[in-house]
Amino acid sequence: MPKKPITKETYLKWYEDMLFWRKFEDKAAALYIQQKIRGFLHLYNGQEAVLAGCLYAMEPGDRMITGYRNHVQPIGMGVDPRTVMAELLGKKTGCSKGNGGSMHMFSKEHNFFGGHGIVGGQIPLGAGIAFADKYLGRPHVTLTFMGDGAVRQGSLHETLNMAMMWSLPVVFIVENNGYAMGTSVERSANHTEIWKLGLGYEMPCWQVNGMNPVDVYEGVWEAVDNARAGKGPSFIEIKTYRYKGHSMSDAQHYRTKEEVAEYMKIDPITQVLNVIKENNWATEAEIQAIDERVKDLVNECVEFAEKSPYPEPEQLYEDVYVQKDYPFITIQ
Ligand SMILES: Cc1ncc(C[n+]2csc(CCOP(=O)(O)OP(=O)(O)O)c2C)c(N)n1
Ligand SMILES: [Mg+2]
Repeated sequence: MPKKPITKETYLKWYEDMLFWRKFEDKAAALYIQQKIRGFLHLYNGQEAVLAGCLYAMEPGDRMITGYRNHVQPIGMGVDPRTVMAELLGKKTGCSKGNGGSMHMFSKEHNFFGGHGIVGGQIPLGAGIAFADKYLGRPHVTLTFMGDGAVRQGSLHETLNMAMMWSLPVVFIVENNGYAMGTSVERSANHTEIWKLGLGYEMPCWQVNGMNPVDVYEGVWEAVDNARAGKGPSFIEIKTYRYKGHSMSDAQHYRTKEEVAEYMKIDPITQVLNVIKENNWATEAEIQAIDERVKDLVNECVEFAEKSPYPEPEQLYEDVYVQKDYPFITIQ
């Protein structure tokens, strides 16, 4: 696939999408404090450019899989955001029927394969999805996301080896936000250049700036294109930053307010908005209209989620074992 031009429309879509993701997460945080969302809640604030740039590099039918910081990715893949909010509230109308909660969003229909609470658990699964596509001759690429903490799991190394052996159509993307819960990258390994882990497997690998969607798109496109062309996997470290705590119950003693403020100066949404303003691609009134649309849609999501019923207790026994439409198995 040829590279897509980055136009006024791209920027306006990025602005609206990223702002929506940010406000969606802010609202989720508020609902958590009100105890309407229970359990864990890992927010994506600050990392939005990674998702925006990657989505732009994907084609319809491509797949995505990630860890537990996974509320806005399914929305980017086309899942109705109201059903994501409903999932956060544990409602029957949620995209995982209320069975998953915050860490386990899922939509087979939109090629979003979770939503995984076990750090690194999604890495071999991502390669497995890519294996299925290659085996069945389907032209899709799987983007497999993980955090900087997940790369210290053994499963990464087994997966990189097999993905190279079988030349799988998968792109491994490390969202390096500097910390695994409260443990900085510097504290967990003797080397901090995560992209170099690919070298041990002779896998194409490099590092990308994750605070700007253009840089992300430019840095990911080739990997997606290579995977689709049968040239095998790539391993990309995207340097990003999360503004909120690891999850809601994080006192953040491991970093300073000044450090967070430094990254806010290069906030990805502000960067996108600045380009729109510099080029006069939207008037103040048009920007305000986007902000209003975003606010209204977030409110609509909350209203839908709050009005939805909880699942019936009987639902506990569904979806436990293989069923007829299980994604990778055809039962004759
Ligand atoms: C196998 C496993 N070990 C430990 C945990 C507890 N845990 C949850 S998140 C996390 C940190 C992971 O950090 P990172 O991969 O950098 O992702 P981020 O939260 O920064 O997005 C840990 C250790 C877990 N969920 N699974
Ligand atoms: Mg991290």
